[in-house]
Amino acid sequence: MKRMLSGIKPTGQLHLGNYIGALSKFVEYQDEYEVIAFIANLHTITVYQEPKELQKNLKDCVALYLACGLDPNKTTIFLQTDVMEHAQLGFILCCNTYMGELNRMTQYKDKIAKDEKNISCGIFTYPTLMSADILIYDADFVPVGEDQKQHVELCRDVAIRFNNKFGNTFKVPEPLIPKVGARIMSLSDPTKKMSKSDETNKGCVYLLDNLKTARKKIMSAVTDSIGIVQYDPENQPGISNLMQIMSSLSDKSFEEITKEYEGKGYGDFKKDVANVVCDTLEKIQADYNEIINSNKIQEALDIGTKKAKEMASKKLNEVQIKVGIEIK
Ligand code: ATP
Ligand code: LTN
Repeated sequence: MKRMLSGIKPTGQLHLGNYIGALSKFVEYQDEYEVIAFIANLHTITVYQEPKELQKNLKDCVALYLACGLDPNKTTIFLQTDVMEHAQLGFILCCNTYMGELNRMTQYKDKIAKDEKNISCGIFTYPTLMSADILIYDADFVPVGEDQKQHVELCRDVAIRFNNKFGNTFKVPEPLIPKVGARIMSLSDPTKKMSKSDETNKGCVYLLDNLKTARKKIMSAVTDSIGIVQYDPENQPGISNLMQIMSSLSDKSFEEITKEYEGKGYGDFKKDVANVVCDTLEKIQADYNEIINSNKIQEALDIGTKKAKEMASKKLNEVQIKVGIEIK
């Protein structure tokens, strides 16, 4: 069985973009692949997080993994910090990655371009930790949204270099970008991706938003004056984004959606998108409410951590011997 691995940062509340671009895909894959879905809590602190809030988000994140349909008996779920081998391999890989490569990472470059102050060293080196997260499990595929493709490509380069230098050690993984839903855009500014760090809060539907709020956000989504429901991200980014959301959650193709709303206004379309979104949230929230105060969270983490540790410690041991930092 091929192995698939991905991580989500518990930076804030998970949103519809995370669900469509990542979580729902993990759920789909868990029967066909061996899925490893971890919580990237070390990556989270590359930007300061209020500790109490982070702890709440961590727990919510595991609960939402389960509420979205991940089955801990099929999918390996754990916190990155519970498997310390990630950080150790991260440092070893950092020593095998060039400054020039990290300088080219878009996420880092964006921060420099925005002239953000006090950018941490963690932000700069985090693609090497991400490489360790992936390579330590010999993952075949890494399902991520479009924004993470560059980091998976770096991971491939690092793996190939390491294999050439020290002998075949790591499997070279492939990114897996969904055809639809890889980049869900903000509802209030459809030229930007839907993000946890949305300042206005209007562009992002959180999985735990109450249904009235979620409906309102969809109904107020920015559209255009063209008046036709069709997929044209360049000229109709708002409508195209709503079509992506509808298509991902209902399995209708863009052609089917366009046909269905021919001659109808955007209001009807938005109402139906809101219905589909609210149906999805309602189901997730019902499961979340049942899970959040139960021992299902700890049980899932116990099973996942044990499995992950076993795999990770074996690989780290092999790497350390190859690099020469361990006595054989
Ligand atoms: P954010 O910008 O919301 O803080 P992120 O991409 O920085 O999110 P994560 O929460 O770790 O960080 O992302 C988890 C997964 O969700 C990744 O695979 C990412 O590519 C995907 N993802 C995040 N935002 C979107 C989006 N708007 N559309 C599709 N996929 C997304
Ligand atoms: N960097 C990713 C989260 C992440 C990840 C990973 C994704 C950390 N480690 C390993 C896939 C595989 C992000 O910011 N979304």
